Amino acid sequence: MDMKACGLLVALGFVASCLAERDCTVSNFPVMQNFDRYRYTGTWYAMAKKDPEGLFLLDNIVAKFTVDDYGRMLATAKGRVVIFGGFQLCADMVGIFTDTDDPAKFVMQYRGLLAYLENGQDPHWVVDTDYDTYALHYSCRRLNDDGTCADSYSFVFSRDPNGLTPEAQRIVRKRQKELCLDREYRMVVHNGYCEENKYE
Ligand code: DAO
Repeated sequence: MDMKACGLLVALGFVASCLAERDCTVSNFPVMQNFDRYRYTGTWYAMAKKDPEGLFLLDNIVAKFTVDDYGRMLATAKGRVVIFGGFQLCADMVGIFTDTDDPAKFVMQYRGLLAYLENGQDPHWVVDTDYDTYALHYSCRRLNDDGTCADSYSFVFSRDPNGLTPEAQRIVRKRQKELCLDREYRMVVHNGYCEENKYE
């Protein structure tokens, strides 16, 4: 066998082994170990987003997490949305989280403070966080028959509105690959559109 053919076989073997190792079964996705909801409280700025079908929050997305007296996790979120007729506004959303057996996996009930905004219920998984700089969220709205996700969304959050450190970006990229969502994210712009309604 000549060198070229040999090189091609090695490359094909490498691609095949990468594909074989990739497990996109949602129930096998690793999530944050020993998630601590109290350390997660406070403000998180969305830096990047993988959109679901029929996307809703566009940009200027800021979420604020709290824990109430009963230990229940709650969140409020703002973000620019475009509603019927192409009218744009800054949506105020609230989320209430129901616990599951896994401390990093919740069911989120959400609604807009205005009647015509979206409402619904989604899984809400904290895939990874160091609590102080970055967090990666994941939600699969609909499963395929083989257990992979048919419709998901995911936020990359930062404590710092100016962005993540290169080290945090490296960790987040690795986790995004584990969710089978590498290169599916878009940057979330923060240009002050929702500033006038800031939380603090
Ligand atoms: O933006 O396309 C989308 C889907 C997101 C809808 C859920 C918004 C609810 C926000 C409340 C909690 C914040 C993490």
